Amino acid sequence: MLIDLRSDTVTQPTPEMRRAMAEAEVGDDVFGEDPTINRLEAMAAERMGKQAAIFVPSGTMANLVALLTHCRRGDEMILGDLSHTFLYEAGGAAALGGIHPRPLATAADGTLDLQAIEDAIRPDDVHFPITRLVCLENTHNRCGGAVLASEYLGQVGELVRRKGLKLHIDGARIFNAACALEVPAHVLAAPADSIAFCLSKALCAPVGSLLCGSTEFIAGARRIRKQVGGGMRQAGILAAAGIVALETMPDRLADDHRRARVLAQGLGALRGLEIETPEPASNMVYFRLAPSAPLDAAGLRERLRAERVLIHEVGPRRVRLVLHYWIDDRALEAVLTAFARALNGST
Ligand code: TLP
Repeated sequence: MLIDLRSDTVTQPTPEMRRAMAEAEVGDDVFGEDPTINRLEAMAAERMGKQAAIFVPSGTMANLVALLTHCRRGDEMILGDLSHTFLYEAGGAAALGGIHPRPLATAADGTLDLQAIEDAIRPDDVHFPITRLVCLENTHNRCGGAVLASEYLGQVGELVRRKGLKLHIDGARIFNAACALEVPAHVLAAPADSIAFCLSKALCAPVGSLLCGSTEFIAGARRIRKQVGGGMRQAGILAAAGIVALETMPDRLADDHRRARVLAQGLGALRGLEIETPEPASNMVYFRLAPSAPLDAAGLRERLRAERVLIHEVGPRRVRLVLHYWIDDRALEAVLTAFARALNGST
């Protein structure tokens, strides 16, 4: 069997999800008639402490729909220069919404400096775009799965309200953040006007994300989702797996976080690896191959593939590993053995 550490997006649905999908009651969701989607949206809104939610096919679309709903063409959004939205969403907000990105330096812990946010807000002057929105990411993917604390989120929330802006959280892995902080997810969502979260990452469902916010905001988002071609029909078949994901997965994420710590510790003992996240905050481990290491990330990837372990390089000598439902303690042990072999040619 392959052990796939490339991402938590690789997770296969569980047998319980497949059963729920086969038996799902469905209808035309563009008419609002899919009972399973309606149930999932109500559950999502409740979990995030928001009035309403909308089901979309991907995390990228959840963020895009949020940004297009908050901003008009020519408006500016403040976001981190290492955020998924800035780096990996194909510039959708600019391409499709004419939204001007204002990237700020992302701190190693995934936060944006409060003063830097305040300084980036444009004064009212015809020369400038209108600052409309601040975006945060929790957990922060490129910052090693860093967790943004609720105090910090509250401070950003207070700042955006004082300045008459809106706050969107890309909470693709918000349940990992909630688990790490031992707080309900709605506490982390509270300062945000909108939050997106994914079913198809750590929660193991095959497809889907939810965007949550006020009733009025989600009504606007429904029109934008249609514009970008995200209105689905009998997609309750997907939502059914999402309901199982929401009901069964958040409570087990601590296992992934524990295994990430074990993995970081085990890899740290191997020569040639510099662990960026010796104490992973959530389900990710990032490391670099030291200059002394006998191979680069692509070379390591190929050697590990021969051991039936899949990894994903995020730079020539930088690798991200992600723990998830399908990596149990036995698989973890096998991973450590495979790394030792790949790096030292021995076990
Ligand atoms: N992230 C993927 C890759 O695109 C990098 C991964 O393997 O981690 N927000 C965050 C924080 C994400 O990590 C991702 C996916 C998304 C949004 C987009 O979700 P999808 O892939 O469903 O569009």
